[in-house]
Amino acid sequence: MSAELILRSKELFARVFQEPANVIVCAPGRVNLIGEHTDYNEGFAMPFCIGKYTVIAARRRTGATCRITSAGVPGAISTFPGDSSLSPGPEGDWTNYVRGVVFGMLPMLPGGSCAFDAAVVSDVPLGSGLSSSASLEVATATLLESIYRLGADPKGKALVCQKAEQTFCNSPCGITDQFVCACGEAGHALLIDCRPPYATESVPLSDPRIALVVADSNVKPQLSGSEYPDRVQQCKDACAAMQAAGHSEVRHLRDATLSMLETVARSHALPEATVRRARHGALRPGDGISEDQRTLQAKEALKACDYAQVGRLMFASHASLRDDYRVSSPELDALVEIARGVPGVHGSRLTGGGFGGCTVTLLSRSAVPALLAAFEAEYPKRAGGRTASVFVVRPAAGAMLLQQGAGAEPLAGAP
Ligand code: GAF
Repeated sequence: MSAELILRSKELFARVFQEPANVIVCAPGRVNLIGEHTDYNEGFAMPFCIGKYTVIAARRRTGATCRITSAGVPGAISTFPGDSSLSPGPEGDWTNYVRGVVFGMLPMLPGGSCAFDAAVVSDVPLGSGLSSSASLEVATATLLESIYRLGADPKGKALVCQKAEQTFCNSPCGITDQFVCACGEAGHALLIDCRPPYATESVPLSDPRIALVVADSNVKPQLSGSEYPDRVQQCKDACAAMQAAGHSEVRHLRDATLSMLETVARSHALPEATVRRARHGALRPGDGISEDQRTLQAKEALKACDYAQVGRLMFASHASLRDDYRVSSPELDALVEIARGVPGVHGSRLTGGGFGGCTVTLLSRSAVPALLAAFEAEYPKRAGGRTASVFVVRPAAGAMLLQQGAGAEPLAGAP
């Protein structure tokens, strides 16, 4: 967490609202190490928070009006009601992430309403598949939790934020991003069982011998475009077909085996494309490997510090996302193949929803300079002159209250 970011949030607040903020909260962006497009199938994901944050400086108000400004939209103040008359703003409006969370938290607030002034700054790359939106949502929920002194409930907060994105931002997202932004722990990845009640396990990921590198393809992904909802629908269609074929226990792909899927495929009840999508997500073991199994195996390998095995699973995950799930892009494939050619790289894969965005690479720390050089030299050749934005990440802490009090003083233990 950069001290400069906190300072910028306070300065922005003071400039726009002409008085000091008295609460500072933050929530991070994330990278998913493995377990992609599994969350809405009630499977497993293993993300971690990155040390890039959305920071909100704020002050509670009386009444029921919220005012918010962002460094990303200089000079603009958005105003919306902090009560049940609240509705989404125009499609694509960034405040919808905030509005949705406020709306979802109203039942928890005294009198069912809220009022605040808030200033947002962020160093999470926007719209790059690193969960800038989940980070804004979870920071907003953390703000309300702090100024109304609600008990801390990271999982409940994540669920409110997921619903906010689904209902106010028109994105049928799963739970991974909001969950890790709210519950992530420094130095750890978070294995999430995306089936209620959402069991989690923190998995150590701070071995000094390894490094994690994120490469942004600089092609923007679009979660609310048609491809992501199409994948969600195809998974549902596959479950419905398996149910119709007598497998009534298949409520989600998590409940399906590959042989059930093959049986349904042979009866031609499903289009070939749907079968391939579902193959990525079917879980129950015994007859093949799927993304959920890779994720569970990667967790065990990580605990055993078997990075070569984690890496193999990451490459396999990428291949499945590219060939069966079809959410990769030529640029993401190029980044993964460039990484594969660098000695010391254990594994690499696209991370997040796909269709652009970023890759994550696990490698020996000593191999970082060679990887950075390879991305710089090779990516433009394979991506029509485009350059990648590349940075080393370390698993960081999830959302937190940073400062509170008259002049927003740092809290004990906060960065
Ligand atoms: C996006 C979604 F928001 C997540 O819920 C998840 O489905 C991910 O894509 C793919 O794993 O980040």
